[in-house]
Amino acid sequence: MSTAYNRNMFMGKDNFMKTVYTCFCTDVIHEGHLNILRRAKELGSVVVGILSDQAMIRFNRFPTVSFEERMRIVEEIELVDRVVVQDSVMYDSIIEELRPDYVIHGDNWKEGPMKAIRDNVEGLLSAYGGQVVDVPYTDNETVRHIDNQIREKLSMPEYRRKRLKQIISIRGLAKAIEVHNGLTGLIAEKTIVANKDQLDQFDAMWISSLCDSVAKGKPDIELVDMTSRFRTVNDVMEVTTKPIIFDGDTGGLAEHFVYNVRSLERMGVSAVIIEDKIGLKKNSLFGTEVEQTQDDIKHFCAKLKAGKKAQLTDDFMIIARVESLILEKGKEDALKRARAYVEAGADGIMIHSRKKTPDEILSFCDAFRKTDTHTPIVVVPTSFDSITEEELASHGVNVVIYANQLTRSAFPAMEQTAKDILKNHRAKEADERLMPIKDIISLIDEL
Ligand code: SPV
Ligand code: MG
Repeated sequence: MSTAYNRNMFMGKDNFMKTVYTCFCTDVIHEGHLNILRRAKELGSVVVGILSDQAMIRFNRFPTVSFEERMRIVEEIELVDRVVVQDSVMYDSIIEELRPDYVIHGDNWKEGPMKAIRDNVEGLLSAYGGQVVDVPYTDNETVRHIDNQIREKLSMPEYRRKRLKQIISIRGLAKAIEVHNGLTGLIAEKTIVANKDQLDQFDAMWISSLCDSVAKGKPDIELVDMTSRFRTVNDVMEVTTKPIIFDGDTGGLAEHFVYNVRSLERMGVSAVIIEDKIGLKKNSLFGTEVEQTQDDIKHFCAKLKAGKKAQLTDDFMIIARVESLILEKGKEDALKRARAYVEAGADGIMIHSRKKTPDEILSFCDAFRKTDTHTPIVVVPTSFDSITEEELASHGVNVVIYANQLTRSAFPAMEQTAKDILKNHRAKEADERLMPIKDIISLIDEL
């Protein structure tokens, strides 16, 4: 905990002022924050907690200014008596430490996922007679404009591109979900849930070759061309701010791959993953049931090297996907290849398996981590779906991709609705389980 300074903690000679605590997780101080601080000042001595990067990334927007800068801008506000660090979204340790008489917040935390935080605070304060103070949320044009500006900044290529590396380095583990259009992008961007004692959201988005192809009614065999795939990326980027991992299939010819690296980098994509297969690529989940050919190490390394040479920024990642387990070539082959790909310049290794249990993936990760402690490992737990992110992280995994679950959940729901309408010759029966139009529209932001 760091205490920046301490103003006016005493009211008079013997009277301690009441302590009023609020937590800020913002890059910009606007009228809404000042309203909270003014009300706080009426109640006592004002202590402001600045949410750490770690905690902010977990449930809020990615900070666009450094933690030190966020501390500084609050320290400079006259109404503030003391600035401290809050390390977690939930208030347990900060309340234990400060035992404030009041915790004050905008009343927007009475609803939605933030309600879990309010409940947490209320429970903690009630144990010793503290009180929650809700200040009416300031919703005006200036505040909305500032909010839009921060979001726009986060969506710009130079801010978005580097964010995957930042998340991996700050949090150790990033979780990505598949998106294939603006709407699925919005789901990835906005879904936040309250889980026991934390809030959670996705860190990144995966532009899957499988789901991008399926959305177009096409097979996953590199048939949907790069122009079309990039249009999907653009559609997603227009309405989101989170970092993007692009499924680059085999990467194609090295001579073509270098152009695609430049394009992806220019757009603000954070990473491309290319798999070590050659010829007619089929989806990995078919494994050895279909004919698939693994590239030879030297040839694939040359493609990785060419990509790294073409890359212009330090932010972008080229991740090599090892298909040895999919093609039943064994762990030793996978390890040999992974090490060679890292040597050739790969910024990360994706290891894939279609086994029902995670054993072979975990065994690979443990062996790889014995000789390489830092190269990020990416996994796609589609078939070994019972393993948790925490367990994967404990074996050295840094990126978990939920590669097709949104598509697989949408398809049966849409098919059922089509069947119900056909059966009943009207929409009423289907309508009862559908999302109201108003709710779906409210997902979409207006500028
Ligand atoms: C994709 O989502 O397109 C992938 C992952 O490449 S998998 O389908 O599991 O091969
Ligand atoms: Mg794919």
